[in-house]
Amino acid sequence: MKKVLSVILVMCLLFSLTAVSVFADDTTHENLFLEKFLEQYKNSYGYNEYMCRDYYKEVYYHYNEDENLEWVLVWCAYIDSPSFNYAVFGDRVYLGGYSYPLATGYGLFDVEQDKFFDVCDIEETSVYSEFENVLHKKIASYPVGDANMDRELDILDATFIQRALVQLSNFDIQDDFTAPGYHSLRGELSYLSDFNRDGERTILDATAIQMKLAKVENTATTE
Ligand SMILES: [Ca+2]
Ligand SMILES: [Ca+2]
Repeated sequence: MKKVLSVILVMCLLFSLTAVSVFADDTTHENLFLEKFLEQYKNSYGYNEYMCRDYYKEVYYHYNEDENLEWVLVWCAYIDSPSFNYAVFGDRVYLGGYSYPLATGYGLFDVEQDKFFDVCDIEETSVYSEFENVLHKKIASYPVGDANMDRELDILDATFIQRALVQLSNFDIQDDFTAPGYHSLRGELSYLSDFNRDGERTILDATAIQMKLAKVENTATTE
């Protein structure tokens, strides 16, 4: 019994060490790359060294299995414009103003390339493992299809779409990205409620949400 327990303990310890090496804690804020950031952004529109120094913060460090630092998520934002912007990252959408020098406030430092990227300029986010998961934890965003805008995708969204289509409720003004003044910082989407991404908000979106939820439920019960 003792042997079994010690094996379990060792396995737990190994697992936690692996987890720590891949998902580094993000609370240290050492700002290791601040000078590089200032150097790279010094010619950018809206750049202000003093404000950058004040606002710049490294919020997450990603290490590979060999414990080498691969990428860092950074935050630096000031002068938030009140304009309507959206940015699509996978199945989630950021909504908000525009900030400098990083459009949504977030950037990524690629250690190998020794270079910063605005997260809105990264076309292939899958190049950076865990990038979208980490970003979704940090950035306030909505899942595509979140018609009632409570930041969750569930059956209430399908019901909301059905009701809104027969005028029993109203889509939020922010649901419509085709409205004048809206601007995409990254990716294209016509409506937040356009779950099947065909450019329209119709009953097909409600059906697609229901089918997705049923699938998830089905997978959960068969596992
Ligand atoms: Ca919702
Ligand atoms: Ca649709």
